[in-house]
Amino acid sequence: MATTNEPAAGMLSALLQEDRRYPPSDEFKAQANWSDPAIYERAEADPEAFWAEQARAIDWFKPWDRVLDWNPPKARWFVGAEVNASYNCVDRHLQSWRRNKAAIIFEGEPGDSRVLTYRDLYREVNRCAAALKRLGVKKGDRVAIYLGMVPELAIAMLACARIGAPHTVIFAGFSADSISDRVNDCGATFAITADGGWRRGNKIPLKDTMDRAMESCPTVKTVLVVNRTDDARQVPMNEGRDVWWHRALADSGAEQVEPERLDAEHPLYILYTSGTTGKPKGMLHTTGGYLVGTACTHKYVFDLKEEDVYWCTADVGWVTGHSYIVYGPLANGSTCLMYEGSPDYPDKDRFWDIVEKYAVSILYTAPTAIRTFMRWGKDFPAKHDLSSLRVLGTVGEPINPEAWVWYREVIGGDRCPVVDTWWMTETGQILITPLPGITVLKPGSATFPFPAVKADVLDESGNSVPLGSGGYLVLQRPWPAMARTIWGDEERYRTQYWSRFPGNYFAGDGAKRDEAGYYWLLGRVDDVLNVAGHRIGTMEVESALVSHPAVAEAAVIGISHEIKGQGIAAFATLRGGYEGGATMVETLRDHVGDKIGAIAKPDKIFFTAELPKTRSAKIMRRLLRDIAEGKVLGDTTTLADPTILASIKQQYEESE
Ligand code: 7RM
Repeated sequence: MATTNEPAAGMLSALLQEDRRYPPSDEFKAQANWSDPAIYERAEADPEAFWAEQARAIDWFKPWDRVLDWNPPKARWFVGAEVNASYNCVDRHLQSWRRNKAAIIFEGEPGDSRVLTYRDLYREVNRCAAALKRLGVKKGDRVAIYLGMVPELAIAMLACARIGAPHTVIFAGFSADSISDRVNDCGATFAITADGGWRRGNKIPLKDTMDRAMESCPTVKTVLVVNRTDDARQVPMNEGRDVWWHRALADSGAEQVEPERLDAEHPLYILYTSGTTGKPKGMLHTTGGYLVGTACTHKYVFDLKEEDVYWCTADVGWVTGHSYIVYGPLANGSTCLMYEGSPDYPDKDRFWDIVEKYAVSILYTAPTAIRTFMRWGKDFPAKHDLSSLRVLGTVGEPINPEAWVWYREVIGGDRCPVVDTWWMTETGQILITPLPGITVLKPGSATFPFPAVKADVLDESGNSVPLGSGGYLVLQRPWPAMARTIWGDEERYRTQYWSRFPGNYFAGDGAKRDEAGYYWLLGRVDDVLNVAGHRIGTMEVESALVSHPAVAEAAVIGISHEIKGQGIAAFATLRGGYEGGATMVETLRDHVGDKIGAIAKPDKIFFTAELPKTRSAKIMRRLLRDIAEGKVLGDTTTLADPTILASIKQQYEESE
């Protein structure tokens, strides 16, 4: 199996020897939402009935005629039903005592905080929806949102959902070019940003970046600007295009906007994610099935209770924030914490300070963060009372057993179950995960498919591999929150996910099942990197590099990185007249930062006279990976010029 994920492959031997077991405690089991393993058989016996049962937790304006219409690879869920995500996340909670329950607890990086009850959230979402309408946004129009982690981000998403205008949230770390690529791909006519955001005590100039992006976004007519950093006077407003959020919402007064009765398959949002080409894919998620899938998994994977204080540390700019900060948790009427800033500001105990301050009971974070905390040491969490924690979760990348056990012991006081949840932007909802009241946990394993989810591990020719072996992870049955297509590129949707193994959804991940059937995720098997839990396409970084005048050709690979899981190494050949060296490395790193965003900056750049190629001129990234991992070089017989490898290898080793 060709895997690009070397750290995960290296992890395999450790995983095979992993024999620690963590069954749920009797105490946890006794109070768990699900504690009877019969749920698996029940769901398996009739998956559609299972999802229909889960769908009863959602409020529908009109019930469905059919649970599922499945014409592979096209699914329609809850056919004929009418629903609204904003109504489900906000309005319906006003009918109970939850109206004054905290919906969003916001902790700003500078230390300011805000609590929005469901009633407050209702008011703000209505005011925002009224402003959007008044400024010309109509059902079906796309709205681009480029904001940091502030409540206005969730409010804006819910306001869009209320009027049926699909949003596309763009992570605040992305560059102007990345914004304009996304805005132009989906033809957004409206955008929302802020003067800035706070990060490690600095103001991130979001509006500046947005202004640069807008130079090449002719479809956007209006930009709504949140005042977050009080830069009101410094931020130039573009007459006729830019409108302050607070002014526009003040004009709405106490106006109420009826939530649109939307078809269950009405587009809820488009979220761009990296693939194997230079162009990110706009994954389209729709409304009814997405709400069912996210709310149900949020409730059962985290064993959610009414009084929980739930904190997912992801950024809403990624799918984890969409599904498990905004839609799933708010549909469940839970109290959701939202933190704006960095885990080391003002000091390395900021997360634990927040857990203590708000008595957080469910914490959902990424393995990269856990490894970072491990390196910072136990003293930081030890300074705080973490006894409110009840359930811990991880997502985004494979977690090594050491980090898993550290998380359980040091953060969870050896008391909280750790749920390692596997899913993707494309899947919308968690698919492979423990159920904390049922599953005997193994550190490093995402354990089993969620009830009604059918997964398998296939070999190269599409045969299911026996227990104990590895292969390609596939899903063999539709699930309600699955993406419906790639915006504007149905063909790519079909070939990318459904053609490798016909009839199966091909995730792009390698996996192994042990003798007991537990799933162990092994990382990507394609040219997609996972750097600190962020998906980045090698081709995207390569095209950013070659867009610099100095670069003739570039090849990008993942290298193992102790904290980030993977790092990025680039091999570049320069055009005549340009010199490699430390200055050029910095120039190119900055260039990639400008083109994509800081997360895509290569950790290492090597200059080489040539790249290893086959006789048909295909770059052999595999050999570059071998060099980077210090391996004996693989088969080099197909190389056009075997001598160039020695020089690349020598350079690489000198740089180590
Ligand atoms: C939710 C999210 C998706 C890719 C996916 C995997 C990797 C995610 C896990 C994981 C091992 C996990 N969406 N991944 N969760 N690998 N164990 N629990 O991350 O679209 O940004 O990335 O992330 O490779 O294909 S994503």
